[in-house]
Amino acid sequence: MRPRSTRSYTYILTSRPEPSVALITLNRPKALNALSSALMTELNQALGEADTSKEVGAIVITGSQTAFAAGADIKEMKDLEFSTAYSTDFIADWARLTQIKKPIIAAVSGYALGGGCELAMMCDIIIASPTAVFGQPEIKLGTIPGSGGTQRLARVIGKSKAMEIVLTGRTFSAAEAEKWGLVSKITSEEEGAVVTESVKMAKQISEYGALAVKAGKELVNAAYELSLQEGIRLERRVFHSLFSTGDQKEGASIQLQEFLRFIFFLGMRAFAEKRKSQFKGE
Ligand code: DAK
Repeated sequence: MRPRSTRSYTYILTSRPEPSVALITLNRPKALNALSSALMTELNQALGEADTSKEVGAIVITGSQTAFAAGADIKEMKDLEFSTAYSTDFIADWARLTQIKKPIIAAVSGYALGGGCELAMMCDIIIASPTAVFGQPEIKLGTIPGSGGTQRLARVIGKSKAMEIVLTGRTFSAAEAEKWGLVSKITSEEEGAVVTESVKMAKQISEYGALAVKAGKELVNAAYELSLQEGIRLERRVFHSLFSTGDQKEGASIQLQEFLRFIFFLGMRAFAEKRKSQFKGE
């Protein structure tokens, strides 16, 4: 699948494979999608647009068959001096992705190294092609991951594995990533399958109530920052607050009808309004 842009960017392509799904494709094929400042600026713009769009319910970020992203742009960084980095606030906006409220799926094929692996881990769900190659090779460049790699890896795959990956710089496969819980699903090897599967999941998510989806995302992410007790208290508060939404009423009424239809087995015509929940995001 080679998506055409819905608007014009230089280093990414944006499209809507489904009306409710924004697909962002990193597009610097000659540099294996190395994440230059210009690319990151465009990515942030596209994410911002998708997050505020009324039609979009979920976002997919992908790269090419060969590379999701081979890291931050080493060529851009190699001669950087402190004064320029400091005065331009170099790569300060990398974490913008983590403030997006709508769910983001990383559809990873090929290399996801360094900043590329960190970018995938900033997303909410990672779906990988069997060819995906993950890694934090920064140690080989005399440095360490700088955009959350040490922290997110340790939280997801545990201390010993994270240490091994960060300190040896060795890459790891899609199969390992799935076994360790970093990747939620591996697709078939067929070209484009990882994007197709990701868009399918994004579409499914986008059909649920937008407020509940955002709340679910916020709460799962909160689990990484709060104690269990604080997290459970926050979950209960947000759970309570969702009773004030129209979507909850819609969902509950359909659930009740389904339940009653089940109990009274086809006999209760009054509850036979067979329709799917129609969430409005309110
Ligand atoms: N940057 C710039 N160019 C890259 C690149 C990169 N990360 N990776 C590949 N390229 C370019 C290559 O230079 C080459 O360009 P030309 O020479 O043709 O002009 C082209 O892509 C194709 O690459 P190769 O010829 O090397 O292709 P191979 O198939 O032989 O090898 C490879 C593929 C992925 C194994 C290899 O390219 C490679 O090792 N690349 C570097 C991977 C790496 O070390 N990545 C980590 C970079 S450090 C932070 C945010 C983020 C970061 C830090 C801080 N803050 C917010 C504070 C992140 C740091 C990093 O990611």
